[in-house]
Amino acid sequence: MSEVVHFTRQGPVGIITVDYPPVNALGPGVREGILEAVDRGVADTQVRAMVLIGAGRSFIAGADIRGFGKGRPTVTRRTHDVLEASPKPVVAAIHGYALGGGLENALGCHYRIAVPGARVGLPEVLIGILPGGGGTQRLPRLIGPEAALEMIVSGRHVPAPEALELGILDELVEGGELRDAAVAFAMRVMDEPVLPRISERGIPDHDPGIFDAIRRRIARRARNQKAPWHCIRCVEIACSTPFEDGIRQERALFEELENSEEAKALRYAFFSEREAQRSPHVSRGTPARPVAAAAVVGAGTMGGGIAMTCADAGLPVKIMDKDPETLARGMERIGKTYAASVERGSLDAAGMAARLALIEPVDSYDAIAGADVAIEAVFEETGVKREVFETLDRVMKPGALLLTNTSALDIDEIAAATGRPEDVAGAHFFSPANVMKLLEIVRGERTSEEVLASVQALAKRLAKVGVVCGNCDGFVANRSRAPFNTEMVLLLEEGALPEQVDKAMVEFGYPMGPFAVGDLAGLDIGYAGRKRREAADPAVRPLPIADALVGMGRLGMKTGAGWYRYEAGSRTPHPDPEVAALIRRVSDESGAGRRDFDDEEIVQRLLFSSVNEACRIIEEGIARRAVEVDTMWLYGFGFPRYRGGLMYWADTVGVREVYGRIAAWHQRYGERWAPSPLLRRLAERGAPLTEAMTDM
Ligand code: 3H9
Repeated sequence: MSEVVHFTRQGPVGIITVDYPPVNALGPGVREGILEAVDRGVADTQVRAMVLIGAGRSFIAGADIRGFGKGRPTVTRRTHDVLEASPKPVVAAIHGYALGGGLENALGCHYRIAVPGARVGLPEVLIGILPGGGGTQRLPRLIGPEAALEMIVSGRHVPAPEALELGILDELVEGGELRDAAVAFAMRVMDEPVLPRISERGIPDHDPGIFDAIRRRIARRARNQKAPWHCIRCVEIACSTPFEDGIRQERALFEELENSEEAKALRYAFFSEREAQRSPHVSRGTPARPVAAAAVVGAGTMGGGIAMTCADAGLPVKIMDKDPETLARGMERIGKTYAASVERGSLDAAGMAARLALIEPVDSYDAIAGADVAIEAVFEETGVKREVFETLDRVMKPGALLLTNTSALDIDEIAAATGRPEDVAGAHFFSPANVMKLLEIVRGERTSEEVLASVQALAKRLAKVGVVCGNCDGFVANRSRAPFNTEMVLLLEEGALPEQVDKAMVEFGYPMGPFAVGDLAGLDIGYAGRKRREAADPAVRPLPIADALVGMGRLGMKTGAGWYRYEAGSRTPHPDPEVAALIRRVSDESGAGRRDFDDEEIVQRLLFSSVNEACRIIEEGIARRAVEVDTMWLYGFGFPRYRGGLMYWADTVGVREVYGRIAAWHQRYGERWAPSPLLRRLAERGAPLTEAMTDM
């Protein structure tokens, strides 16, 4: 018998166990092992029913993603069909995850039961493909095309209780061992005269308009992508075509996607985000300190968002502010944000109450002294932060993690305000903190490995993607983004308008253009940092247009005007002739003249400037690998995932082309475009940017 699939017998029930750690992906030998086991169960006269179950932490997490794009043998017998054709009932017993090919095999089984904590789904769309193992044909027959479309096009993991309601599962196993429950279930159904086979079912009644409705709904989000559209097409086919023909068409559309540019980029994103979370600075197995209670210092927007992040993860948190008004306003903002989620339907009233109960407002440091982690989120000024850390050092219990949410300041200077710099690290959340998934974990000169491991573990617990980086102005994310922010404004001086730049970036794949994002965040935010950098370094190029807007009190959406103008109560940006006039005036004064830009030049000007800076960041060891930059851009800045990440995308243009352009702009625009030596070396070798590493 196969090493990765075992067959055992318990009375009249044959048990097929998939045992391919860590998540029982359908790796080498697993498919063959399942086929062999089913054949054996069918042939064994002692066996009257079978159970398909996973060893370890999961049922089956899907096809082995590492095997994609590497050529596939022609399959004559498909596991889901063979399971379904078995004359003896087969029960899928699900714990952990039944995803993709895992759920497809479960749908091939005659019955499905699961523990309440299990999750099922067809997440293929998230890696640029479609469920190619019969999922698009069986799921609509089982739960109706509308619910199937929603699951397949979103790729979401459905919790077992909901899957039971939808009809994907036949039973939840509330207590006891799953395996025992599955055997008992199998014995109950082993004498059923007719086995339920999903492929033999008709399609439930449905409104034929659902397909165009979902196409309209995803049109904006899924522009530039193929997989979501092919997923919809497959479900549509299921509704109009006999099963076997539907399977053939599903296969053909799957093959079209497997090696598409988007699928390759999404596979890269899948593995690189996991790699990025393993820091070369933290040895495997470094113990993490337990965190049972958290504290946030500062009840502003950021502090409130961080407190909500803790509560969302079930972690009790005290939010501390010495100013009673700020504290009250902060709590009010938190309440309003949760209430908005309830109104939108993404949270229920009980969920809101449970979260609010975990957040305790307090007005003194003594009240937070016993917390396992303190996260400072006060005004972005070194002196102010040092004062907070001096106090934290005095009051916090030994071993507490002392974290600062600074987005740019020197961690070492802040840590030096304490007598325990080894316990201090940066924990840079992105705004809004309860929504954005990136946590930039900043390692100070003296931060201990154990503290880094603890913050990594905390990030995971808070459902954040935690990436460790070194200490410098702006760290990795904001520093690599800073030249983009400069170039976008300089493009205006040379002839572009905000709406044109935004359109180019939205067409590239960003959910919003950078000027609209600036208005949303508030133009005063970038202004302060810019002025600090200009004062520190005479080479920093001033941005007179951006400065003038702030001077005019146009701080963005909150003042009704920024790069765009906004009508009262509306978030829709309208191009503003006043801004266009300001831009023309500054252009004229600079004497540079105005010229036309096409979308490609806009995209390249912004992103290549960041690629160049990212190479410097890697060269200095602030980031160690390109995957760290790419992961930060995906989760911190909304970079389109189907383009892989900043460095991955630059490779699709070609390292030599990127270098050539940067070198040409260096000639034209001067020092700010000086190519990074690491980039030059990579270009000389023709080596991909995604392989960029410190010490290359
Ligand atoms: C499919 O099924 C296609 C079919 O329709 C048709 C075929 C013809 N393959 O995420 P974690 C690795 S497409 C290979 O850290 P968690 C992962 O890289 C597939 N490797 O754990 C990591 O390795 P490492 C549809 C996989 O508990 C380790 O397992 N399925 C796969 O946070 C642990 O993973 C999916 O898209 C895989 N399928 O989350 C599911 N899955 O330690 C993709 C995991 O070396 N997987 N690994 O870094 C997931 O979403 C999450 O891994 C899961 C567990 C939720 C399962």
